[in-house]
Amino acid sequence: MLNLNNILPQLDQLEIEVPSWAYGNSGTRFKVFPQKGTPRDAFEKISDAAQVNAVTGLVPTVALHIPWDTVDDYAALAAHAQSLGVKLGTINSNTFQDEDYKFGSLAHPDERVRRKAIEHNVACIDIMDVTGSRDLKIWLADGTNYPGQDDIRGRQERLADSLAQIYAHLSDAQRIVLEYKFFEPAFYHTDVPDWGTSLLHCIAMGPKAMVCLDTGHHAPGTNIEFIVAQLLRVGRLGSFDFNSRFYADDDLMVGAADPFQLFRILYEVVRGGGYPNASVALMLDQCHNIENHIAGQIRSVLNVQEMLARALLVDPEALAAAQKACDPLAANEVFMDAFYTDVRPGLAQWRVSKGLPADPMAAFWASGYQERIEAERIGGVQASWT
Ligand code: PSV
Ligand code: MN
Repeated sequence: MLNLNNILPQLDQLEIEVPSWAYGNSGTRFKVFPQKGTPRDAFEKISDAAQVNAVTGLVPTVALHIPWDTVDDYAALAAHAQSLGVKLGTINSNTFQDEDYKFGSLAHPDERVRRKAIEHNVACIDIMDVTGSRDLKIWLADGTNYPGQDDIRGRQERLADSLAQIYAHLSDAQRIVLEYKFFEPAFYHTDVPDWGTSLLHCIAMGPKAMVCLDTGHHAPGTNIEFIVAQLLRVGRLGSFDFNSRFYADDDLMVGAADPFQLFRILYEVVRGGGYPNASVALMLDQCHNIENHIAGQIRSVLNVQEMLARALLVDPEALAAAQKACDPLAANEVFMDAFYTDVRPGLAQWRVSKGLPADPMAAFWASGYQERIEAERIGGVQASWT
């Protein structure tokens, strides 16, 4: 029998960053569904994220998306976060929602548009200087829809040049994490479609550039844990955007569709020295279209904790022995023993030992917070991902 008590202390270092946009309304291209109590500004989003931390103890930082979370005074936003026991984390730039970016941003054929996109990213670094954030996350909607629409090779050169210009503005303590996505919104070709392309651009930029792996950004059937192993091997896995998918970039609660995949990914994270390791940021990138925003985040954070606990339970000696003996059945059994171990009662005890509620979800619903925000946040414009 695997003993959870042996690995519980290793869970103390788990930190999960939540996205500010998870607390706003979201939907599909068919409909955005508003929820009662939805935040109206970045301050209220931080307050909601702090509730997730209050009941789980796992969420010390909140990622911002600019311009969705633009405020006049970022120091005041940071102080607000601090007063609620959290900090501001990764700054996400946004070069996909402006008319000018119809044909791309950092890879756009027009120098004027590229300059605008570069300057936006530099402005995000200026915000990081105030908030104390380490990472600038760049995800690009750049690509083409039709063969021949633009010069694929030329776009790569322009992208490399733009990224180099942004990189030059980083301080020694700051990083760029470059996210890839295999399709959408461009469908013929995407300028950063895969981990290899992201890695090549990161290498060209320099050591402060790392790859961001969004678990929803691969073709069905892709072995994501292999990518994790490979990027950790070369020291370039900077962060995760965790979410769950059935078909495309579904942005569902992480671990919802395939908890076994999350387990396998987290096993490779542990195996490759990615946990505990502050240089690998474990972030969520999700939207809650039909479930309550805050509760959806609590569920996601707990799913990561549960699958990490199971990954830590894999017996390294037994596994190494079975692998060395070329015994696939025994090796697979070691993996499955860990995966099938129900860690939930042990994690409840761990929480109580930390002064946290044994059942975070129940504690959130009992706290009265949801009722309070539903009563207080009437009027104003609810935040949304668009
Ligand atoms: C793009 O699909 C993405 O995964 C990027 O991380 C964005 O910043 C995020 O979603 C929010 O749209
Ligand atoms: Mn993402």
